[in-house]
Amino acid sequence: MQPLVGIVMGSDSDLGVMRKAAGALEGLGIPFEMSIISAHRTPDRAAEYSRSAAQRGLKVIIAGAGMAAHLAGVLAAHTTLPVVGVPIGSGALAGRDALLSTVQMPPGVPVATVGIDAARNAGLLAAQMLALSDAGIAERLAAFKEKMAAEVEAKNAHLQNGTLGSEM
Ligand code: RP5
Repeated sequence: MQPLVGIVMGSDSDLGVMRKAAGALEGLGIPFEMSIISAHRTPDRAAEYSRSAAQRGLKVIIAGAGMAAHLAGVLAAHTTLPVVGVPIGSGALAGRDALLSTVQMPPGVPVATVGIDAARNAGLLAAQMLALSDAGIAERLAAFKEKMAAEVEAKNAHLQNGTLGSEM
């Protein structure tokens, strides 16, 4: 199936985190592609990927990178598609550097930044964008939210009847 979401990461060392974005999309039946492209190590490829993304049928790009993370911003510079940024919790500053590099974009070039390592939320946010024009995805997202709420209600019921945390 034609990929609707492009998941891009700066290094293979980001894959463990970025797989969570793929998992969220898989769970909602949304086709995606995954690529390793670096804003610093393969800058021409980053520009070319982003410039051609809309023409290739992508609707949203998810970009994860660590340290001085410029990948999401560079991709956003070359496309009008929405870009969701995932700061990866790597390096000496454990992702705080990547968070600030990704979220603090100059006016005119937004990146919708999720939390450090929050690639699952990036996948869900991309799905919510797609759901604006796809009733099937919207229905599956609504079912996902209902299931999540039911799980919390079940935990609360356990707490109220004394069967949760009874080992404390
Ligand atoms: C960033 O530098 C990557 O996104 C990765 O998070 C970090 C380290 O990359 P490697 O040295 O593991 O390739 O560009």
